Amino acid sequence: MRTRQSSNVALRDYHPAQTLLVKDVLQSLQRTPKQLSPMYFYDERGSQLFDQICELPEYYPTRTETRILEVHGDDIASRIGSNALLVEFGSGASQKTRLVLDRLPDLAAYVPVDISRSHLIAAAKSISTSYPGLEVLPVCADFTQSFALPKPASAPSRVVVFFPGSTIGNFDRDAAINLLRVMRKVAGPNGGLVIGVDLIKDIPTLERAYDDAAGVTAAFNLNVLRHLNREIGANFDLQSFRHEAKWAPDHNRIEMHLVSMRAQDVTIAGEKIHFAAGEHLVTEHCHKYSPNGFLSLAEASGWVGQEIWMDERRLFSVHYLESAVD
Ligand code: AVJ
Repeated sequence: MRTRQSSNVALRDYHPAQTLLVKDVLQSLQRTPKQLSPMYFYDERGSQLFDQICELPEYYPTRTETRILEVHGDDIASRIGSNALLVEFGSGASQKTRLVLDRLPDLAAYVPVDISRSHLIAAAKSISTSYPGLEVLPVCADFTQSFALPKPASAPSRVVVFFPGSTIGNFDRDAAINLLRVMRKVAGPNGGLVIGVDLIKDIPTLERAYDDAAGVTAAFNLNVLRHLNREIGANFDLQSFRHEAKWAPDHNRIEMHLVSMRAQDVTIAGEKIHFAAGEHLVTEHCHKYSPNGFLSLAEASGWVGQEIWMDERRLFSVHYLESAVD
């Protein structure tokens, strides 16, 4: 672990400088079907494209969740309680966090955790400028691995994990349970979890949210190849792959793929990877849940559901859960 002081925020760094792990990339491209971890979307440009996705008319989750956090912010804040340590997994631009921070003047500290280092530092600085009394302790880490929490100057009453955005949807069942258990461990006894979960709905709404008219999601998806080219010297030709987003009814998920438009070979770290014409590379799964479907997943991971907030159209949900007693 390295600690870097950058103006007023000290970054705890648990992530290797090389943001792409060659071995992991090669292994996942040697599987059938080929796949890549959605974590690799988030280089500087990918994080910016994701921020643009959040503004798209078709991408309802951000807007809807923001509205839920606004309407029910006081209830959420009282669930979190006073003097808590708020730990945000995959904090990104920390935009939604502001809605919570506005209502929690007596937080012990805020710990944003993200894989995208430069994005994390910028967000941490911006939060600490807006909330001068708040201790901000950023951690650069792959949050699926458990990591040590920084110690705030004032002892917190409890730890509450904040995981908005429905990123839990990126994880298949076993991995989701695993991540919820990591969160349970980070939160400890008496811990809380405020988590955004996207809901199952009509297919056109879902598919449009992941295949927008302006092509921003397509650019975001293809950017993962550019990231591989730059970071680990791959030679993907971005022109010869196309974006696809489809609802998979058997799994209640949107699947984002890159389809190879011709037979081609790609070289990565000296290894040749062959793509057949029309072959699919899976870049992301976005699982959608019913309120009870998510509760049963969380309860299998050591959490007990306390409250669920939703918008009137039931597009999106925010759950509050507490650590089960061991
Ligand atoms: C960041 C995982 C919540 O699944 O909706 C958006 C990522 N991918 N458009 C999502 C994403 C394509 C997003 N999460």
